[in-house]
Amino acid sequence: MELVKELPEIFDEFSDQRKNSFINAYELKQKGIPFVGSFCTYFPKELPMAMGACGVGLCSSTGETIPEAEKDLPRNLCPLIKASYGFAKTDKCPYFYFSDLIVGETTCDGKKKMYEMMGEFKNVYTMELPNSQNENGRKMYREEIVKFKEKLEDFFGVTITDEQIKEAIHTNNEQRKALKEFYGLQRMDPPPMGGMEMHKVLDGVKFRFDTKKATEDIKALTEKIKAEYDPEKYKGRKRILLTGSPIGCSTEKVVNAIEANGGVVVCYENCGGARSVDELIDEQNPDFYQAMADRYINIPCSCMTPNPGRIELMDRLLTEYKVDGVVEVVLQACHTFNVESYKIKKFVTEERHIPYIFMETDYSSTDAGQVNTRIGAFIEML
Ligand code: BJ8
Repeated sequence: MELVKELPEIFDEFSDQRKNSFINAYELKQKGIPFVGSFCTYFPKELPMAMGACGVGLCSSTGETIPEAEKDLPRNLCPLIKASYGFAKTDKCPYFYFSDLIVGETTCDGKKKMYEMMGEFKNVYTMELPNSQNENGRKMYREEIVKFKEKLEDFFGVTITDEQIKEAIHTNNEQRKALKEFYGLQRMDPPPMGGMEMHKVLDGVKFRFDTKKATEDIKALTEKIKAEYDPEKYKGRKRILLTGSPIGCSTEKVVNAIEANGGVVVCYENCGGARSVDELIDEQNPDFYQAMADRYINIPCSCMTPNPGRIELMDRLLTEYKVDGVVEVVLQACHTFNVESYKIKKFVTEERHIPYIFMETDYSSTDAGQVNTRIGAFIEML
């Protein structure tokens, strides 16, 4: 990625990364590099990295294979789950095709049951994720991480050393720090970039297989954005925090509605944003398995019960990013985020006195007009 390019071109390059890395993935496969596919940010990506494998995100973010998935799965299921299953079934996504092993976690009910079905035609390994962040949960996830390391060793016939794991922890922490610096730029007032530009980078970086190089590119991009900061560009816009389920291809629909109506997304609390990047793994903890378990278990997803970390994170983000309004978008049939929205709304409106809007959506564009109208009215009253 050449940073002599103009900023819009660099953002587009990140956005095209998913597609552009197909060929890259093919070349790596030809060289015998194993691929491990994953769906969720609870996935301890340090372990495949430690053995020299490529980790790739399979969380399907478009609806094109949903009709195929609905032949096997109920229709009233979250679109992310149906799309993930559909891409695995049809092999339409090369990353599914290249993945030697697919790893899921017992997050929400729909997802874990879907992994069972996917296991009938793909090599699926499911990590048991505790639903509670208490001591038992932490101990259990540590054991699960050790078991997953043994699974990788057994499945690929390799040995993963402690040193390799520590190195991978460090490499990923460095990337987390760089990403935090990057999205942290939006604390500036007015912010230096649009929400879609920020999203392109956060999403695209997941498909960069050379993690160290990607980290360097993010750092350079951050410097370039600072150097070219134009305070007039987003001046006077309402500062929006987006939260809720990971909404895949619907991000564009929602962010465009926000930014076409006088707002700008300054912060993504959801997965892909602060929820999955905010915390580092403690490199000083000699029990690095426990350090990993603690860091991952702390991810404040609504699958955890209770989930106080989400309120704590929101509280901090609302202040740091000087948020004017919160938009919560939940995927249809995503029960955990849907139910938890009650607490989020209460906290945002009653404790922080910040306006909040909730909406449900799916992967289609049929509600784009309605989303635009509701968001337009919301921003107008801010
Ligand atoms: S850590 S947010 S990536 S589980 S949207 S499939 S919860 S019904 S995706 Fe997620 Fe991991 Fe949590 Fe993040 Fe179920 Fe809801 Fe669908 Fe979801």
